[in-house]
Parts: sequence; structure tokens; C-alpha cells
Amino acid sequence: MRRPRTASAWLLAVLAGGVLAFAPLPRTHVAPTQRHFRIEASSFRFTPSNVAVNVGDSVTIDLVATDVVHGLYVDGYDVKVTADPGRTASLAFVAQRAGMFRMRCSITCGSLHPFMIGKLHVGRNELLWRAAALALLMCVVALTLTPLRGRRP
Ligand SMILES: [Cu+2]
Repeated sequence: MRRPRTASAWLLAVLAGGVLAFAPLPRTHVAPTQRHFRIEASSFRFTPSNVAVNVGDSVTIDLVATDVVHGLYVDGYDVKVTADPGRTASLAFVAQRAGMFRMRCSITCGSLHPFMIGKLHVGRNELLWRAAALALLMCVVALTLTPLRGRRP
């Protein structure tokens, strides 16, 4: 039979897990700013392929096509730009939605075109921090509630 102390410890662990997974995080106030990126598009990659901004930032991306015509389409924001070879084309938008969004080439540029993908990170990665906190909680629960081998029940 399980002791009441163990049962209440499990209940506490489940409640703490619920709070970590679903409680709204405190807002860290970061003043919106202008963010300017230069992204080189070549077959079949964006350089840099990851850009990170904060929610509310005004984002300008200068897309430079180095070999053939390339485009850049940001999923979730529905904005795109096309750059001719050797030319730079600019795209501007305000990053109002938090999350991770794919940047895809919008021009069929060759056989590996579908793999020409980058990422736009807007705001902090809450999912990652919640997952890390839950993993830490599970480790603490496992260490404190699992009886040690040889210990009498
Ligand atoms: Cu392409």
C-alpha cells in the first residue's frame, strides 16, 4: 500500500507540472526596435539561415541572390520578395506574431529548391523553456519518489 506522504508528493508533482506547462509566463518588456538583416540566397541555401527578432520589431530583410533568381517567403506572415541574380531586393514587415516561422524560397530554382529553408524566430522560445522545466521536474520527482534499491518499503 502506498503511503499518504508519497501520494501527496505525486499530487504536488502533477500540480507543479501543470503550472510549468500551462501557466502564462511573465512578460519581459523589450522595446520594439528596427532590425536589419542581409540574407544571401544561393543554390540551395539562405545565409544566414536563422534570424531572431523580438515581438514588435520592424524587420527589414535585404535578399541578395548570388547565382540565379531566388525568392523569400515567410510562412505565417505571408510576405515575400524576389531577387534577380546579383541584385538585392528588400522586404519589410513588423513581427507581430510570436513563434518560429519558416522562410522558404518562393522561386523554383533547381532540383533541391524544396530544401531551401530558413527560420525566423520571433520572441523567446517558450516551448523550449517549458519542456526543459518539465524535464527537470521529472528528474527531481524520479530521484525523490523512486525507492532506492535495498531500501525497505
Ligand atoms: Cu528556390
